[in-house]
Amino acid sequence: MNYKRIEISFKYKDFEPYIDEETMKTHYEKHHLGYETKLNEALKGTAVENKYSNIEELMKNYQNESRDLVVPIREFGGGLINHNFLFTNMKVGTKLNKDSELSKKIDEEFGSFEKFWKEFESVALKVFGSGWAWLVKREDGSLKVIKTFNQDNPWFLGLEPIFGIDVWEHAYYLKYKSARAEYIKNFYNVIDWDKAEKNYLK
Ligand code: MN3
Repeated sequence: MNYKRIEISFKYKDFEPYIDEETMKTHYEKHHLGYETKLNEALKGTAVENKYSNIEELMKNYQNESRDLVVPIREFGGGLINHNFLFTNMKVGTKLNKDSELSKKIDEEFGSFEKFWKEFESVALKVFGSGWAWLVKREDGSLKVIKTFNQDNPWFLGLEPIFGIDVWEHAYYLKYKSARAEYIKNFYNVIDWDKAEKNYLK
């Protein structure tokens, strides 16, 4: 099986009080596992099953695959890669270093971190239904805040994700109910800003 969930190195309670333990547990053990299982079921016995060495390669090339596989790859493969990324880029207690390259680039493009974050919150809040918001790096090195629907993602679009927020209801509803804005605001505290800098420098 080439397309796997990442092993997590955190405890589910590590993101309290911003994201509750039960949400983290359900998110990884039920939702994320579900994407992995369903993707591998859909690909079993097909030419794609062992064609790519990892999920990133599958995602970048999925549009070349047969039409009956495009939808499951897009939905379940998208879910798999999005959560692999999310769960390796979360940590409580880090901050974006003012002298970092990412910080300088954000200031240059958005005017200030505060202005950038306001835009990020606004884009994430406006995702209608289920989806994600991302800070991405384009091929020319510039930054952009984007939203993607369902499990669509930056890899499809040839963009490098710096960080992303899952705004599917399963990501916050137990704790926040309909208060998506509050969840998004608090998400600042669970971003691994050191990883974000590394992702930017890739
Ligand atoms: Mn999710």
